[in-house]
Amino acid sequence: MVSIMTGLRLYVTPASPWVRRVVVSILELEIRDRFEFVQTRWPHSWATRSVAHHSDFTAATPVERIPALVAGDLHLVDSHAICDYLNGELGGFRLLARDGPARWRALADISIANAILEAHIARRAELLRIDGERSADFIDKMRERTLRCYRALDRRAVDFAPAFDLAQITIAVACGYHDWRYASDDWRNAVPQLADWFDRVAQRPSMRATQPAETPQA
Ligand SMILES: N[C@@H](CCC(=O)N[C@@H](CS)C(=O)NCC(=O)O)C(=O)O
Repeated sequence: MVSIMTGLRLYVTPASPWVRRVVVSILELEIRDRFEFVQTRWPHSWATRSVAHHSDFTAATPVERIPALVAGDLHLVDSHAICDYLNGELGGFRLLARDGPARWRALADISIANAILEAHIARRAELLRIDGERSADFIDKMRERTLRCYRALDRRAVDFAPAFDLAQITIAVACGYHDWRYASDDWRNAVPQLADWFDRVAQRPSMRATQPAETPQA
């Protein structure tokens, strides 16, 4: 087991929804003071090319994506593993049930929300391609996937647990990224229950403190 006294270093950017789900989880668990956040920089060419990073980031994660967490000699290099660690090691399973039906219900929603985040980022990477390389069909496919996923979550929104758990955090981060990057999609009209729920949880201090912003490029 990794000691919770070990310094915890989290590599971040303000634009990444994957980072945001981790940081919102940290704020909800009220364990911010245990972490050092390290900003990373990404030129827009990240979408198609390797980026020259500081050696400490490369040492932290061979994947060279954010978020990445260094906890002593333990390196966790995606948000799923990091959220698991926060929940189990530092959070007393307050964000996701340890086992049983509540766990599987939450994971069902989390898997849909994660697919939305994947589609958001794949679309962003496609939009950053140079003219002539960009595929309008692929961008449409990603948009259509997100809207299908929202409709599934809209049917679930009335049954969301009272607690702002990892499932709700991930869904809220997906909605927030959509508003920020793709506002002209008007996803809210298609899913009014989900939109109402999002407008409420977006006022939580953890969400207000983590509004997305452009990543430093250099
Ligand atoms: N499944 C990963 C996805 C992480 C991810 O795609 N992060 C993006 C930023 S939103 C990234 O670092 N992209 C840089 C790259 O792909 O080179 C997770 O859950 O952390």
